[in-house]
Amino acid sequence: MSNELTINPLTRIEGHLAVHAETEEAEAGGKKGFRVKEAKCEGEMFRGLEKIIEGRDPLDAQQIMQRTCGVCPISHGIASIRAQEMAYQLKPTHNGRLLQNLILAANHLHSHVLHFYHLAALDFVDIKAILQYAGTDKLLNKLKSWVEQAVARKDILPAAPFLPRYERDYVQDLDVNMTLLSHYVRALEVRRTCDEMGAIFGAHLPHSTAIVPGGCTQVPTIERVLAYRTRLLEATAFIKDVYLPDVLAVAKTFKAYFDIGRGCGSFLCFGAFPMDDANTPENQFFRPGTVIDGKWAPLDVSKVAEDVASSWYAQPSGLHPDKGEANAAPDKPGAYSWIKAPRYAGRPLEVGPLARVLTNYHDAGAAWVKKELDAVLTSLDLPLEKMASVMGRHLARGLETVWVADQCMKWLSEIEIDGPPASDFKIPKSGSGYGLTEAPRGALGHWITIEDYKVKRYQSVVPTTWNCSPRDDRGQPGPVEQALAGTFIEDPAQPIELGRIVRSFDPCLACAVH
Ligand code: NFE
Ligand code: MG
Repeated sequence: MSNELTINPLTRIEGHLAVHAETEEAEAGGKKGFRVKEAKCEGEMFRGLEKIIEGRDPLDAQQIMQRTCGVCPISHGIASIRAQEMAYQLKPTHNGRLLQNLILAANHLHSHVLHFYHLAALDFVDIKAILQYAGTDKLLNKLKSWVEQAVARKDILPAAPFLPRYERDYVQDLDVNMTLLSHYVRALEVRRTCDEMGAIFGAHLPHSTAIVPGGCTQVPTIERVLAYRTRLLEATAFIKDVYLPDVLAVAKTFKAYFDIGRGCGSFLCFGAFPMDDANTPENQFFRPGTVIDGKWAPLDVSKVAEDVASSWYAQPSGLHPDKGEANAAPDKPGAYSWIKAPRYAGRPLEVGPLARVLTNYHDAGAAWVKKELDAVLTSLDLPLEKMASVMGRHLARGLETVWVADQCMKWLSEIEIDGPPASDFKIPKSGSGYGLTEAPRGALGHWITIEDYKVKRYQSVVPTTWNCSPRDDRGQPGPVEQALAGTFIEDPAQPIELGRIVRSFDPCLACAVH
């Protein structure tokens, strides 16, 4: 017997994602349940930011494109100014490079702390046990009745912050649950601290007004450097003493999730955080590269194209982004998503923290990543293959948060106090360029064409567009669709497995459909 299972909306991610799974009866470990035969990710909204940029002053692009998202705005700003820097034949100053790195890094720290505590943790923390223990049955009942009333009124969906939830397996130890909940609250403060770090040099957060092609408009005075440093120390302490240990504790408790949600098993990283003033693409903190079928290769950006066979767009399929379009076609037959299907040499590739860690792990030029990850894998008694999993994604995210926080301290120490934060530039009458970086959720690229001092064409290819992509022209499912397929679900009325898989990718649908 075959069954359709739909989760819509899939909550505790950013934006509007529907997950459709076709399941069949199955048995695993002596338990009867259902197995996902195939899954579909549906991005439910069209935004059209690329269209909005057309005809505008190129300098508007980095401001408007930051509005793609409130979670990863800086990455869109950086991708946009990288594209402009290429078009203007411009390199950031020494300080400009460091300040751009420090603002982007603050955004990564903020986003990863947010994801673990405020989006993913409630898949594991037993919030109901805490509410009951705390003697707040009243609070629990109040939440319940609020939800019931809302449903009865049909005016809002049952989306109270903590309940209802899938009634399945959560952390059993009450102390661990209490501790994780208290960290949930502390994490709100840490997010503010990280956003303050971004604002010290970015002038304004979430959407920075200070990052510009060639650097940053904020002069790195000693006061600003110290203000960033104080907050970085606070954030780093939380990341090392609280966040990573919590990830490891959850990983040990839910070890089975190292076997669930593998995905397509091949990975892409565009590279981020330039390490030298020449802006050598290979010499970045996260180096660019791919791992396809277990084999590392350098990045070749000409291999990126976006298929639209299953997407509600009218333009030809398989366009490279420098020729890309986003012409909405909501009635297109056979399509089921507003997300395009970016492919690399025709292959779906996973992007994000796990992809950064694994591409760098296999890159001889980043031997330190192999050393770091091997040490953690040994301590958990895990083989490398298990990293491609729900828990592997959480672990990779936690690890790289520590690495980025430590690196920020080094960049701070390299700043030339009061030195020039940006280079001068002139916008050419015509030109083109692309900017690649890593957003918290993965590989991000912006492509710009300028004609008569105006933006002629603008395209962005975005992390969640890769991960939540629908089937491509060859019928290959996207990475999240592949991660869902084959999953055993114990109870189709409480399909927590699917939520845990999708959330391990940290999807942002606002970004995906841009
Ligand atoms: Ni809206 Fe984003 C990140 C980008 S994800 S969060 O990180 O780019 O597609
Ligand atoms: Mg796009």
